[in-house]
Amino acid sequence: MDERKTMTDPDCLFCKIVNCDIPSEKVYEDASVYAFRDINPKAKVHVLVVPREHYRNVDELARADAQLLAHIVEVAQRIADQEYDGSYRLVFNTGEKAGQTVFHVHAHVLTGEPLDE
Ligand code: IU
Repeated sequence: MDERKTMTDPDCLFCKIVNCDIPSEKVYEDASVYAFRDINPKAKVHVLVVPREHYRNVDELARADAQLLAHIVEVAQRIADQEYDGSYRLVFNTGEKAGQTVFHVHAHVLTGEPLDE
């Protein structure tokens, strides 16, 4: 078994959110992911889909567990189906200069209204 997959970072904000140590507005959860509304929404619906396991960014996740990454995409689609018409934008900010501020991989699901290009 890959030991790092079970890792939780005690100092990580999103580890605390997925463990419900910090409150959030939950949209969806299952055994491997947790989804909640972004506190600073950039669209009418702005949900973050976060794996329960701690990976620093999408590249680290893709290399370690491609199935889990595919599952995050499935969950994004499910949220867009539930909250809009199935259209959505999926963003993984990766690295500080790309705007990543929380270093626990998360998919931004932007939906709920027509989006500018
Ligand atoms: P980023 O891609 O790392 O920049 O995204 C982090 C997101 O986490 C950002 O959109 C914040 O508004 C959001 N967020 C949150 O939803 N709850 C929090 O307590 C904190 C940040 I801090």
